[in-house]
Amino acid sequence: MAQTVILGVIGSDAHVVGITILEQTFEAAGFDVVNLGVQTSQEEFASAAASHDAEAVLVSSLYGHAEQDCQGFHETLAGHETDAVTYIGGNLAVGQNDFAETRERFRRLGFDRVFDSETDPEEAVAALRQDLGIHSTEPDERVRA
Ligand code: B12
Repeated sequence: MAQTVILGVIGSDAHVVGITILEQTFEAAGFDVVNLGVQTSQEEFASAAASHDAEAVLVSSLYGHAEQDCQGFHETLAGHETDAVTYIGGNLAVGQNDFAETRERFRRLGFDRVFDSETDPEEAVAALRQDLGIHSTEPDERVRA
């Protein structure tokens, strides 16, 4: 059975192009994707993760307010008893001069992996396969199996 990924843009952020590409990439890689769209609240992420028994929650943020929007995010997930892997990516800080420092701040907020805006979506797919211990990679391989 395919693993489920919850995807959305957090807070008041309306940048939609990035998650559309991520949705297509993860679907092509064989995941079931629930795309919550833009301007998604923490509660909406958590409730979708719980109701779909999701393996992963992918948060996108482009407009520079990710850190405020993600305060308490993992506590909200825990409140819904979901232990999904969490990734965040996009334009995570205004300026973003030192991504290592940005990554560290989001790791401290509880995210398992943190990606910058130069990330090739295939890189995130590979990371998720690794984190979930998925060995069969191509959808057509699964069809042949
Ligand atoms: C198009 C655009 C808009 C459009 C959005 C239209 C829409 N509905 O999507 C409009 C004009 C509405 C807009 C508005 C604003 N924007 Co704007 N926008 C852009 C722009 C030019 C392109 C974004 C885009 O579509 N990129 C193409 C996609 C494919 O790339 P992407 O979004 O980066 O996503 C990829 C990666 O980031 C990564 N990724 C993203 N999320 C995640 C999550 C995970 C888990 C992973 C693994 C990877 C990942 O993978 C994606 C696919 O490859 C960028 C500048 C830029 N060049 O990035 C500014 C930019 C994002 N906007 C910016 C700003 C400030 C705003 C506004 C606040 C401006 C204002 N003062 O009103 C508003 C915010 C409105 C709101 N409520 O969201 C800033 C953000 C600054 C920051 N973070 O430091 C940017 C960077 C411009 C700039 N240089 O100042 N914007």
